[in-house]
Order: sequence, then C-alpha cells, then structure tokens
Amino acid sequence: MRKIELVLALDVLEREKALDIANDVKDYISHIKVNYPLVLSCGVGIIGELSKIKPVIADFKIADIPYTSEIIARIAFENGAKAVIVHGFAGRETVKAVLNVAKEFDGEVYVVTELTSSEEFFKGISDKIAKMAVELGCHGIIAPSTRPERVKALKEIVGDIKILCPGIGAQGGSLEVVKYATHIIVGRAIYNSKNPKKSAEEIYKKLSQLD
Ligand code: NUP
Repeated sequence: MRKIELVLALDVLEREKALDIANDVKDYISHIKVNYPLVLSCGVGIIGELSKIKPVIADFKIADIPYTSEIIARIAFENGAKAVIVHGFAGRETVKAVLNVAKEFDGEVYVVTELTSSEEFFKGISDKIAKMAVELGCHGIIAPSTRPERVKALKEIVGDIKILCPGIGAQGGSLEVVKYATHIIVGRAIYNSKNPKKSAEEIYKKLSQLD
C-alpha cells in the first residue's frame, strides 16, 4: 500500500514555539519544512536544532543566478537540511547548481512547478518545469493541492519522483491529490490549531484511511 507522508510547514516565528510544536507532532510527520519566516526570525541554526527531531526541508524557493543559488543551498545543507526547494522558473542552470551542492551532502532537491496561490504566470510553463526536474534528476516537485487536476497532469509528466503538495487546510486545497502525491505539506492547520498534536494526528489518520 502506498504511504503518504505528512510534512509540517513550520512557519512560526519563535524558536521555543517551533521546537515545542515539532516535538509535539513528531510521531505524525515525516519531515519539518522551514521557510523564511522562521529562519529570518531565529537564524539558520534552527535547521540543525529541528533536524534532531525530524529531517528538515529548507523551503528557500531558491530562484537566483546559479552562483548565488549554490551559496544559499550550501548554507542550508551545511546547517543540516536534508532537502532544499528551488524555483524551477529560475532555469536549468540554477537547478543544476543546486543539485551539485545537494550531491555533496547526499541531499535532495524539490522543484516548485507552480504555486498554490496563483497560476497566472505559470500556465504553460509548469509542465516544462516538471519535465526539466525529471531530466536533471531532481528528487521531487512541489505541486498545488489547490488545483488537483494540475497535480494529476504533473504526475503524468514526472512519474515516480516525489510529489509534495502544499495547500491543504488554510488554503483550501483538496485531499483528492493523495491519489498522486507522496507528501502532503500542512502548516497553519496544525501550528495555529488549539491542539497541534491532535490536528496532526487527525490529518495523519485521514491520510492513512484515504491511502
Ligand atoms: O506553492 C506553494 N504553496 C505553498 O503554500 C509552495 C510552497 N512551498 N508553499 C509553502 O507551504 C508555503 O510557503 C508554506 O510554508 C506552506 C503552506 O502552509 P499553510 O498554507 O498550510 O499554512
């Protein structure tokens, strides 16, 4: 049976809160995803601290020239990240630069195909981004649970690499994407809930039932 993993998007601003929530929900999640809000508030060392609880995905949506992108990826991996997220629209050379760093650390690279919040400028390019991700040997893509029909189409392009879907919960995404996804990314519906542990457990159980 296919197992769909739950990734905690930990976009809180305080170190203590981040560590408390991560420890609280650790039995239900496969990874912790950190993003700019937490790292810019607490410093990049939080990646190492959280890594002791669960493997960390650094969601820096790297989208710069290859030279700068490589430096950003290196900082993430040197601080203990297991994976980084890169924007596919930045181009093949940027993704390759990030992949080269990832190889040094035995890390993974996930490519944003199109954002959950807007398809305006992604129409017509996200399929190409997905194709590039496979061609270059990336380990996964980020695909929008807010548009399940797009996740289905992207799955047809990428085949068996990982598909991580944000947007469930606060953004109103559809759990229909569990048909195609390997990972569901959930933030606010867990960390803003009165009882993060219970919320994470409920989502985890739902994923097991849908599976
Ligand atoms: O397309 C994307 N949509 C998205 O929400 C790509 C992402 N990486 N994310 C991230 O997933 C977003 O930045 C946030 O960290 C998380 C979703 O959080 P929430 O809407 O569940 O609170």
